[in-house]
Amino acid sequence: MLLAWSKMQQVISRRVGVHICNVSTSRSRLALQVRCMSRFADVAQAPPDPILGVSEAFRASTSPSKLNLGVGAYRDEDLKPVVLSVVKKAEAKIFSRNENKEYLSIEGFEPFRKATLDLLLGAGHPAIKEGRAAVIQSLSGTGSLRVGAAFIARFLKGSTVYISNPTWGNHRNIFGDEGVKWEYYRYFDPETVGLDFKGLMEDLKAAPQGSVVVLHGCAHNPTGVDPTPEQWAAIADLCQERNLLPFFDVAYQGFATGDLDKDAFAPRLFVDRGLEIMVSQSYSKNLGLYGERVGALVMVLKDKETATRCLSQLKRLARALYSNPPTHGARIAAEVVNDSELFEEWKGEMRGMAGRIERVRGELQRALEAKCPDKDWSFITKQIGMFSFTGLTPSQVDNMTNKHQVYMTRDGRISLAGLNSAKVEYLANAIVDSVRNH
Ligand code: KET
Repeated sequence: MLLAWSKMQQVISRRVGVHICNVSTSRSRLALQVRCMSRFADVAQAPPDPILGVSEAFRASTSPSKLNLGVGAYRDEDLKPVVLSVVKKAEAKIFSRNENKEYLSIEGFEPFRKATLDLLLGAGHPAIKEGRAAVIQSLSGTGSLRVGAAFIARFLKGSTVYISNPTWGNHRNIFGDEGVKWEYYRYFDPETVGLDFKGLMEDLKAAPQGSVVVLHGCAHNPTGVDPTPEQWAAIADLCQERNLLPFFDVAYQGFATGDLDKDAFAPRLFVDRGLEIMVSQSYSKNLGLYGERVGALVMVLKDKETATRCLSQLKRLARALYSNPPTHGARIAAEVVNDSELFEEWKGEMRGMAGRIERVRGELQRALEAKCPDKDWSFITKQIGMFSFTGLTPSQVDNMTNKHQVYMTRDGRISLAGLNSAKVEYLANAIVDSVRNH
């Protein structure tokens, strides 16, 4: 009898979402005392995000010397967020037109879609003229990757996605949450602090035909190590031989070299060799539009007819995910890229951002060489983009944060975009203490 009651309690609890804490019978009436309890009581606490969680911890810190080198977000010499001058000018133009707030079409803002292709492939590229590039404006780089992952899950069923080891941490979540199987390919060699090209080629050669390979278009995150043009050509050959689908994550166009065209070298090379590619593009970093969520998913395909069909399916997926993308950031990006004067000015501002990062890289390297000459610090200026992959271990990172209030990701990555000249000495001292004593 008792056993039966406890079973029934469990069933009722599960069905109605209440926990029965005391059951008694009295004469003819059954009195149930129930205590309300959330049906989500069993939902476990998720760990903080490895990157954005660092910003949360930074904000919570009251230390005056705290330094946020976690998230890849550009800061000026006063370590303040920057709104580019071209963005302000574009916004002034947009506001003067007094535009409405209607929904965009599912595939996004037409002038933005054009601008995005021009930026990726170069204006007038044959793939654009032939109409074989499908573009859908999406929610910045992350949303574009996610739409791409959904497309892979639906139309390349069973294929494995290969991501570099290491990579931007969210790649695993994006593909994993779509139920897409992912595996690592070797990428970084800690011995040489450079590319493990042999390992990369071996792993991609061993990948099943038809697999997807995620490649960072430029300024690999977190390592700052990119293949050389010759190595890119060999990777393209291999993708052709093994029928692998390259999926470029282009989040730093303009941040590797300060030059938009040079930074688009790899995806353009693959397209010019006749490969079909997928690309996620982000305007978070190069236009500083982080919070506006501006980006696109591009598929460059064999012919126009395939592009039309693929776009129709991308729209179908986006419709159920978020319906249609936001207007404001897309208007800004289109205004800047499609206006030759603003476009030139933007290139100058981008060179300014890339140049400032380049300068603090040099300063940090020199400070470390002076303080700790027995160690080779040359990797700092060899790496490119926003980050330096320092090789600090998780316990050394803990020392950086707990003792020196330097907030950074536990993989040892620091965002040089969050460093200024005034803080170089401070950071170098923290690194040397962590390397020597932990
Ligand atoms: N790809 C890569 C390689 C990348 O580093 C980021 C962002 C994104 C895509 C997506 O950015 P979006 O803002 O969705 O366009 N990286 C930085 C911020 C983040 O983790 O979200 C970072 O690594 O700090």
